[in-house]
Amino acid sequence: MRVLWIGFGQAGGKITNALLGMNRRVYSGIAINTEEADLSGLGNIREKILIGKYALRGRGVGSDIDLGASIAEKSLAQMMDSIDAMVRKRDPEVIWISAGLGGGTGAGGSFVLANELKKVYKHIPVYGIGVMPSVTGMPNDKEALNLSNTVKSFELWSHYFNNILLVDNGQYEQPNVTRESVEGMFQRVNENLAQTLTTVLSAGEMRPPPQEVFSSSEVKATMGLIGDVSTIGHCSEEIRIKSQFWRGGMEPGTRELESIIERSVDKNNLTFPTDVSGARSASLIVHGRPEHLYTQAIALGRTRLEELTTVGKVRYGDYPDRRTKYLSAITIVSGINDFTRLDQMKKRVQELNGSAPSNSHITTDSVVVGPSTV
Ligand SMILES: Nc1nc2c(ncn2[C@@H]2O[C@H](COP(=O)(O)OP(=O)(O)OP(=O)(O)O)[C@@H](O)[C@H]2O)c(=O)[nH]1
Ligand SMILES: [Mg+2]
Repeated sequence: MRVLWIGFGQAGGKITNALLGMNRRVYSGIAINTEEADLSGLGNIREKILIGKYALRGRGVGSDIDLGASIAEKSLAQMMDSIDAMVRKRDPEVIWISAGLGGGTGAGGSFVLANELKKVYKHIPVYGIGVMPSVTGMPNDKEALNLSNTVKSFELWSHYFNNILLVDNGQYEQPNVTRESVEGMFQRVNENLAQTLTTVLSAGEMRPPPQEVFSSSEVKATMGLIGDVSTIGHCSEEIRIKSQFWRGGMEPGTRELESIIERSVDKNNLTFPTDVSGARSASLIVHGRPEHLYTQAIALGRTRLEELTTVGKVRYGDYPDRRTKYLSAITIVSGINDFTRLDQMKKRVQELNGSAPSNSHITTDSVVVGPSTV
């Protein structure tokens, strides 16, 4: 699928950089930031836009969402010039903006840009990837700022995107690993996400073609246009390879595949933890060696996903790959309606600010900024 990825702010830029590292043939990418230094490290992205250069001297907005939004508003012409040239050259089927919801530049700028893109390119859906922060080990004031930004920007985003894919860094924490740096963890999240998304977005383009082709139109149908929120589940197991019997791994049969498909929507396997029941749509991609893509197991796995998500018909595509050492299932669940994780964040912010819910200044009800008011 031809995607124009726009990375807004630091997290967004690095995620876009990881994505472009996966598939340069069909992906194109642009990085936007208020911080000059953060643009320089993105080796896979040629098109980089520094906004707010005069106001901020290339030093960022320091987690201020409103400032991020106002800088973006003033920089629309500058951003749209580059984007327009890219759209003409690459003819993307969707535009996908990624950013950290807990910061200022990407959180505040993305929805302003999304609003403009939707006005200008009426036939191209605009999706978001919103990264939620992991706050383990953060000092209280920083935690409060990250979480309140997340709650506030998610609320703002929800009015402007055709779909928002949520990615919670907290889902990637490894409690037993103590030596991983924050930077190392970010990198792991970014690579993981880029790999998963690329599997989904390129499944339909495999040659020779799969038995069931998961095309661009299926991706778009799953994501929809009405501002749904989505999460992606991923479950993968290493298989035993006969020529490398000493490596272990499992001998995948139909039961194993069915279980992998079912476990792909376990809460801890989702990019954003949610109760998937009551979702609006879902799609399953099974990636594995052709001889392991058992039709019967896939049919049963799909039925199980339909029960779990309560989606009438789960879309499906396969990704045969003779060289893979894994058997994996990836499930996009869209139109989710369990936002307990966000409610927990709101409560935590109130706790940290020591204020009652009614007079807390960070509740989303009090948010008045929007593209027309900034
Ligand atoms: N998954 C992932 N998360 C990141 C990465 N970098 C930062 N984050 C998270 O995203 C949040 C937002 O941070 P940034 O992207 O740095 O913010 P920004 O958009 O550059 O905004 P300002 O720096 O405040 O102007 C951080 O609190 C982290 O939780 C990354 O590379 N990957
Ligand atoms: Mg930054």
